Amino acid sequence: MESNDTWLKDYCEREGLDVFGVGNMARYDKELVGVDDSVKDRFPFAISFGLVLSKGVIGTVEDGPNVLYLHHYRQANYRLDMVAYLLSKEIEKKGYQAMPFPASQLVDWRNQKGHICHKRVGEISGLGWIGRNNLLVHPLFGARARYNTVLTDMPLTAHEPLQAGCGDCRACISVCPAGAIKDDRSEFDHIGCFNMITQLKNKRNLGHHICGICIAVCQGQ
Ligand code: B12
Repeated sequence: MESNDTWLKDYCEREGLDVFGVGNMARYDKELVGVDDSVKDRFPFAISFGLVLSKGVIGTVEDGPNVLYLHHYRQANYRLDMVAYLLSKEIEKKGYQAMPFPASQLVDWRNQKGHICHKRVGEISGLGWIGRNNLLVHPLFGARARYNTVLTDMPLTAHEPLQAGCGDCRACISVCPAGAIKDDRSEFDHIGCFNMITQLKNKRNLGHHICGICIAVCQGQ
């Protein structure tokens, strides 16, 4: 177990990942979409990992998404997808099972869901908390990281979820162009956010549902 932990830590550092953690899948309380539910039992550990976006690029998004951010977003997704793919192959070479997921692919368009919720996986893996902005907030990097997940049966030491939250910080509420962010995080307006992001995509000819304004102002703790 300890040698697997060390191997994983070294692997993630070598691949240039900024954050990583291990979650106990028994704590994953959301549904998996497009894969058999038995996956949760077959893969008891979730490896959550992330790349922090450039402050320079995110700084340009204060008035909304642009093509510079679009490129950066796509490169981060590409790198996260490659790491998931290669990490899974390395785990399989060691004789264990692994399942890589896409960083940002919709499976259920109607309900806007991917195969697995990377934010929830990151939360149970001790990387941060779900903030008022509905994003995974890391204590050092705020919401500026993008994430991916690999599930495995390779024995690992699971981390504990962080006992932290946004506290008095409300920086994201007033900047959201959709007014989707509320004081109580459970009142986040998913549909309002989605509609605004669709408008931005069409108006700015981006071809992708991106925004980033709530990321730009989120500093963590
Ligand atoms: C679909 C999706 C979106 C959709 C819808 C988001 C939503 N569910 O509300 C849209 C296009 C609006 C979107 C917007 C953004 N996203 Co997005 N998105 C995803 C994606 C691909 C899947 C999310 C998912 O499956 N969630 C699972 C469900 C169960 O989550 P939930 O929030 O608890 O579920 C609610 C919704 O499903 C909602 N719902 C039900 N029916 C419907 C119908 C509609 C039309 C909508 C909109 C919602 C909705 O009700 C559920 C309960 O409240 C993930 C990648 C992933 N696989 O995790 C990235 C991801 C969540 N997105 C991310 C980001 C950064 C963004 C944006 C900033 C855009 C950008 N990149 O510039 C904004 C931020 C919006 C915000 N503040 O929440 C990051 C978050 C990183 C972080 N630090 O937290 C992720 C994890 C991608 C990644 N690889 O890092 N996203």
